[in-house]
Order: sequence, then structure tokens, then C-alpha cells
Amino acid sequence: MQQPPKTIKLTDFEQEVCEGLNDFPKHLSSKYFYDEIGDVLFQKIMAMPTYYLTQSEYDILNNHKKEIAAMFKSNGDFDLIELGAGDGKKTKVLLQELCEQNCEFTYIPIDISKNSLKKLTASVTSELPKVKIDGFQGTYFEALKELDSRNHKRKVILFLGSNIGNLKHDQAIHFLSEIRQLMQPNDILFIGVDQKKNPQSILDAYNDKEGITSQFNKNILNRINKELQADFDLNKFMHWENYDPENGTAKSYLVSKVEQKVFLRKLDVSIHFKAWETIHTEISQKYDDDMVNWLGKEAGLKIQESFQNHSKAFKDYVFTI
Ligand code: AVJ
Repeated sequence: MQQPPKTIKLTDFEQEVCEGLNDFPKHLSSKYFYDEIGDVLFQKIMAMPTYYLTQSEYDILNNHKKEIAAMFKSNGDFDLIELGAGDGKKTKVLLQELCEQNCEFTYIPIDISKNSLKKLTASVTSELPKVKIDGFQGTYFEALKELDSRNHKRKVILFLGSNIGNLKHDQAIHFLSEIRQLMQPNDILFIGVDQKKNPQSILDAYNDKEGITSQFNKNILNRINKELQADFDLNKFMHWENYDPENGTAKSYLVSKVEQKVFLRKLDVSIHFKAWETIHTEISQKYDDDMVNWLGKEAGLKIQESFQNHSKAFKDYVFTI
């Protein structure tokens, strides 16, 4: 195994890429999908009919906005905190309804990307001028801790889109427990969770014929090429999706079609691939009520209510402490 010279101070990205590609089996973290190109590709994925998640959750929010908004405001003023806000298309349905019900709230989207926060703030300000928006750039926990120290407003925390699916069970429990620590009795955690369903629909969602998901998955190699001056040939890798209906875990891989060597010039590291060797890049966990109940219990959270779309493909759960 090759390590870069000790004198170089590595960024988290460099460190994790180096470790992941030297590990066996190889892996890279899906959190690095989202550079500027990755953001655009994910927007395209969300617009594909086969990627049913986005439309399903949109329908839930749209069909139940009255009840949801009424529930959010039932205990008075609050901060509406959104983890990983993205383009806010789904959230705007709720923002509009909250305005119509004359709610007193501040919308605080949290995102790691300065650029997407700027765009979101501009679009909310122009489309929904009544909404007070005060975005926070940083990781979820930096932001939540900072908000906790700033004020003691009641919190309604949104975590939409089944982003929790990128976490393994122990990571999801850890994540939920951390949020639980920052919640008071009247606070709400509202989470979107993709459900177990016909395994073919799940494979189709992550393996579209147009190859957009493949581009999205391979973009992590492009990013390594750009940022670590590497020479991955994307044509020598294929996107592979696997779904295990027993445990509900969808996994994405990049498979090396040939034996090859890749050089990461910035780190002075070269990586060897056997023919058909894999890089595991993402998990997209699917759940049912029992699993969500269990996660909540492990983290000290209770399900108060849940909302589903007509096809039952997707659910939003309301948790309290
Ligand atoms: C943004 C994590 C919810 O896992 O469904 C879409 C990302 N990956 N297609 C998901 C994704 C491949 C997505 N999440």
C-alpha cells in the first residue's frame, strides 16, 4: 500500500480518497458526489420519472400541507431548520402554506455548499417574500450547535428526500441521537424515508436507461481527476447497482472493466485495479415502519405520526423526544 509523503497536509477529501482506494474492498464516500457537476446531475436524477422518490415526497407535502403546517405551529413560534436544503422545491410547498396560515417562523436552511444556499435564498426571497430566511453554511452539527447556543426558539427540523438512506444503521442511529440531544419536548423532527417496495422499481430508480445515475456515480472519479490530478479513464469503469430485498439495502458500485493502474499526481499515489474489482460508492437504504421504529427507539425518539403518498412508495415521519 502506498501513502503520500508525510510532509503534505491532507484535506479530508484527500485523506478519505487515499484510504478508501487503498482499502480492500475499495470504497469512496457518496458525500463527495456533490460538486458543481454532481449537483446538476442530481437535479437531473430528481426530474426522472424512474427516480420516484422526489415526486412521491412532493405529493405527500402537497396533499398534507394543511395538517403538516398546523402541526408545526401548534405550539407557537418556531425556527424551521432544514438539513441539506438543496433547491428547496419541496420545502417551498410548506413555506407557502405556513405563510398562508400566518405562522411566525424563520426558515433556516443548512447546507455545506455556499453556492446552493445563495441560490436558495435568492429564490425563496423572490417567490415567497413574506418568509424570513436566514441560511447557515456548514455541516449539520456545526449549524445545530451554533443555533442551539444562539437562541432557544422551538425547533422544527426537516430532513427530507431520504438522505438518511446514505447512512448505515449504526451511523443513522448516531446521527439521530445527536439531533435528539438538541431537541426539547415540543420540538419536531420531520424525516423523509424511502420505503421497501417492488425490488425492480428500486433497481430502475438507481439504474436509469439514459445513464444519468451512471454519470452521477462516475462523477466522483472525475472529481478525483480534477482535484487530485488523477488519470481515471471513466470508460474503463461501469456503474453497477444492487438491491437486496431482504435487508432493504441498495448499493452502488463502480466496477473496473480491465486490470489498470491509476495515478493520483497530487498525492503521488498509484492505485492498482484487478479486472472486475469494485469500488463501493453509495448505500441508499430502504425501510419499513418496523425498521424506522427501531431506529427511533435506539436514538431515543418516538414516531408521533406519519404521512405517505398514494402508492406508499415513500413516507414522512414526525419524531419527538
Ligand atoms: C440524495 C441520498 C437521497 O440515495 O436516493 C440518487 C442520492 N444516488 N441516485 C439516494 C442518489 C443515486 C439519493 N439521496
